[in-house]
This record gives sequence, C-alpha cells and structure tokens, in this order.
Amino acid sequence: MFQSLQYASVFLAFSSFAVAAETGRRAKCTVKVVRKPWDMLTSKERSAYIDAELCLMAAPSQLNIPGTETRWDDLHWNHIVQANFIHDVGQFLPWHRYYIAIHGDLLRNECGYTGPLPYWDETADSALPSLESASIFQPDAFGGNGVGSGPQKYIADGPFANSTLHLKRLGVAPADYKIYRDLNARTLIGGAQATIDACFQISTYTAAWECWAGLPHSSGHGATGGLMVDVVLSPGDPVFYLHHGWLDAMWWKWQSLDLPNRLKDMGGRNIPRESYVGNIGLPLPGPEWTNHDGDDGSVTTLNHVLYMSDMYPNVTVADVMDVRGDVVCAEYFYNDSFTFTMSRIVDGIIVFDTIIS
Ligand SMILES: *[C@@H]1O[C@H](CO)[C@@H](O)[C@H](O)[C@H]1NC(C)=O
Ligand SMILES: *[C@@H]1O[C@H](CO)[C@@H](O)[C@H](O)[C@H]1NC(C)=O
Ligand SMILES: *[C@@H]1O[C@H](CO)[C@@H](O)[C@H](O)[C@H]1NC(C)=O
Ligand SMILES: [Cu+2]
Repeated sequence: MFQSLQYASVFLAFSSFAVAAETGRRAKCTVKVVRKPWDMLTSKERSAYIDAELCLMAAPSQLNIPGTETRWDDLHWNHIVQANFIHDVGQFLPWHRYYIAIHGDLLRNECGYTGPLPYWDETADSALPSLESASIFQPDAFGGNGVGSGPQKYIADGPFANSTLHLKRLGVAPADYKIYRDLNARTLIGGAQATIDACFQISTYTAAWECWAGLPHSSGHGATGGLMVDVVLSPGDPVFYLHHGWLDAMWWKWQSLDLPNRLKDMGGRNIPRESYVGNIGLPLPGPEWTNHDGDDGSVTTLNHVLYMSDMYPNVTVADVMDVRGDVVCAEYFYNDSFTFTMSRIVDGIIVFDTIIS
C-alpha cells in the first residue's frame, strides 16, 4: 500500500526562488519560511544569516530582566528561566519548535533577514571523521573548535569569536562570558541514519518524543560540546538553533508520515523526572509553572501552554503542531533519499510529493 506524503519535499538545485520578506506571527500564514540544511544555502544567504545573528547579539535588550543587555540575551532568558520545565517532558519538542520559530522571527522582523532558516544536517555530518571538517564549524560559518587548556575552551575564530553573553543560570549573577566549545565527532552518532530510523519506526508521540529526545537530541549537543552541553545555557551558542532546527525537521518528517493522526498526537509527562533535573543541577518546577501549564493531569496535552516571557504571546501545543500553520509558518526541505514521484508548485517553489511503500 502506498501512502502519499503531501508535504515532504526536496529542494532542487534551483536557487532562484523568492522568499517572503516578512511573515507576521499572528498574521495568516501566506508565504511559508523555507528551512533547509546549512549546505543548501547560497554563500550570500549564509553570510546574511550570520550578519542577522550578529545583529541580534548587538541589538539592545527589550526585556526588563536583570542582566539582559542584548536581544540575544532576551532570547537566552526564555530557555534559562524554564530549563527545568521544557526538557524531559512532552512539551520538549513543541516548546523548542516555538523557540526556534521566534528566533527566526527576530532575525526577520528585527534584523531584516529574508533568506531561508538553516538547520544542521546531522545525518550527513555523522559520517565525518572529525567535526572540524564540518561546514558549519568553518571560520566563514559558526567558527571552529574551542581552544586553550582551561575547563572552558573558547572559540577563537569565526564571526562569533568575540560575541559576549551575559546571562548565567538562575541564582548566579550575570557576568560577561564568551562562547565555548569542545567538538567531538564521535558523539554525532545520534544523527546516523540507523539511529533516526529507530525513531521513525515508532508510531505514537508518547514513545517517539522520548526517542527523539534521546540520542538524536543529545548527540548534537554533546558533539558540539562546551556551552552546548549545558542544558540551561546551550542557546548561547548560535549552533543551538541549527541543531534544534534539525531535530524539529525530523519531528516534522515523522509527523508527515501520518499527518491525520500525528498533527494531533501529543503526550508524555508534563513534569520532568526528579533524576533528570537533579542531574542537571536544577529543582523540580514549582507552581509558577505547574499551575499555568494548561494540562488537567500529569500528561502533556494539546492545551499545554508554551511560554516565551514577554517577547511573544503564550501559545498552546496545538498551535505549533502543524509547521504550516500561522504560528510557525514554515516549509521544510530535506536532503535525503525519499522517492520523488510527483511535482507541483507551491508559492513559486517546486515541491516533489513523496510516495513511500
Ligand atoms: C546531501 O547529503 C549527502 C549525503 O549525506 C551529502 O554528501 C551532501 O553533501 C548533502 N548535500 C547538501 C547540499 O547538503
Ligand atoms: C575579535 O577580536 C580580536 C582582538 O581584538 C580581533 O583581532 C578579531 O578580528 C575579532 N574577531 C571578530 C570576528 O570580530
Ligand atoms: C503565560 O504563561 C505563563 C507561564 O505558564 C503564565 O505565568 C502567564 O500567566 C501566561 N500569560 C497569559 C497572558 O496567559
Ligand atoms: Cu532546550
């Protein structure tokens, strides 16, 4: 039996399609924001993306939170303040979907970026002998490995070598610090085809989210190392958005295998395991979160509230289940070996529908 995947699509080697300049978050989604692997961006798009990231790091903070100096800090804050509530729980994938969407919105709305949003094709890079040769870790991309012999190896090349972060974990006084990394190719094994195929085999969200949150998620953090292995502070490294972009692309591909069911399939605990938060040095979330989570019981539902401080309004999990909807308004392009059999034109882009046996 054949199942038509209406929206799985592939980017063709044509680079001359237009991308909408602005897509309002709460406006109707008319022209979707294209998301694709970093290597599929043109060199002009890549440098425009880097410039927009630097713009966010230079733009003044608009949140009234002690220690925030830049827009980058504002974004960082959202992850820091609820790190013990957005990991190891059912809202892990939807929350991070919303988070990377608002990051993309800030780039577009506040820093004039009009190109595609890149993600890290970790399946391609999982075969590399060393991450030092990965395109994203080159000096014209996100810079390379951290250097030095201290416990924190600060990156020394690339556009973010001098970027200054300010926020630390809750309860630790804000202070200037730089981005640190410790590349480790071996740990990118979580992107390997066999590993992600195991997650694609699972048919319910309740089981699948734990699979995606396992090796595929943890290995991108571990492979980048340094700041990226700090569960609280990891979004300080701009590579975070490429890693979570990839994870979100995988979740969407998984959803696309059975859209009628998987656009509504939610679940998982809504309070993390005590051992999990204990391991990352955090307390269990208190009533400031649990009293407003939108769920009646202990299971994450479509009503679960996704919170982004005052930067963006609260939405629910239901609002982000479809990446083509008004909140996310995205279209994913994949570099893979699906069989493409039919084509059609959507918003000026040639899209190949997929037939899977
Ligand atoms: C597509 O994936 C293949 C195999 O993983 C890789 O060799 C190639 O560089 C990728 N192409 C792009 C443009 O990302
Ligand atoms: C970072 O600062 C050093 C020392 O001032 C300078 O040589 C280098 O060009 C700067 N790099 C970037 C990307 O701004
Ligand atoms: C948004 O969510 C937060 C955290 O759950 C909650 O404290 C706040 O009251 C919510 N805001 C609105 C307007 O519902
Ligand atoms: Cu996170």
